[in-house]
Amino acid sequence: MTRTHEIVCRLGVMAALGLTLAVPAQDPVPATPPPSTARPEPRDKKPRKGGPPGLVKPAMADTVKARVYADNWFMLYINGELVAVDSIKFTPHNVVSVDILPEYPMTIAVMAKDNADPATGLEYGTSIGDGGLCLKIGEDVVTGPDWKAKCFFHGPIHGDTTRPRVRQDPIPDGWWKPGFDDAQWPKAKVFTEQEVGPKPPYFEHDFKGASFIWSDDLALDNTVLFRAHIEKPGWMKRWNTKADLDVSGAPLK
Ligand SMILES: [Ca+2]
Ligand SMILES: [Ca+2]
Repeated sequence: MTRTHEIVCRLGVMAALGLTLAVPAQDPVPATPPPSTARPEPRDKKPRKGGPPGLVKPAMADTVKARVYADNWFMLYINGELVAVDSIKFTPHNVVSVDILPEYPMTIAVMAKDNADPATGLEYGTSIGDGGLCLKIGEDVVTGPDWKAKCFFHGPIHGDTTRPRVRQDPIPDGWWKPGFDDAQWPKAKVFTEQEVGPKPPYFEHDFKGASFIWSDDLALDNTVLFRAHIEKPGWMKRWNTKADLDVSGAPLK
């Protein structure tokens, strides 16, 4: 039986039984409304999103990349605000790359840590690991010999792995702040790429012009604070507003 035959037969049976087929009413197609001649409602008096006239906000084109390679971990403050923390505290030797909105003068403060047991200064039980920091922001802000570097965790003292002892100095309050007094801090020591031995992620990022720095002893200095003050005479920010939100609850403030 074809489909048509089947429908005709069913209608015939229904007619014989005195039944009618209920056809659902179709929704009427809405007619195209005529063009409105009414005047528009007055605009809402509430402040609109986007700010008042004349407001110039920063755009992504104003940002630059900050790239950091730290053996083994770091946290980075710029102008008193925490902007990046190494998301991997240990192997692999990763590169952290983040967008930042630069403003000058720029105070950069970094805490970097080599993988070392706080009690012995050793890693993997009996080994001595080494550190190293390399940073580049935009095209011209790079780690180098003008940076300050101060060690706060040294050990094992004299490299003695059989009876390891360490020296721990308290981290000073506000070490990340622009106004912190680092005048007495020593200059960072520059190390060659061969001395630090960065792992492959380092070579996949643009660190051209940046040096590896640390405090005096790449192997025995395990927690190092770095600071740099960058001036850019004549620099003017393009935007005329600032962030309203409070991010002062950042950790280790
Ligand atoms: Ca070490
Ligand atoms: Ca290390």
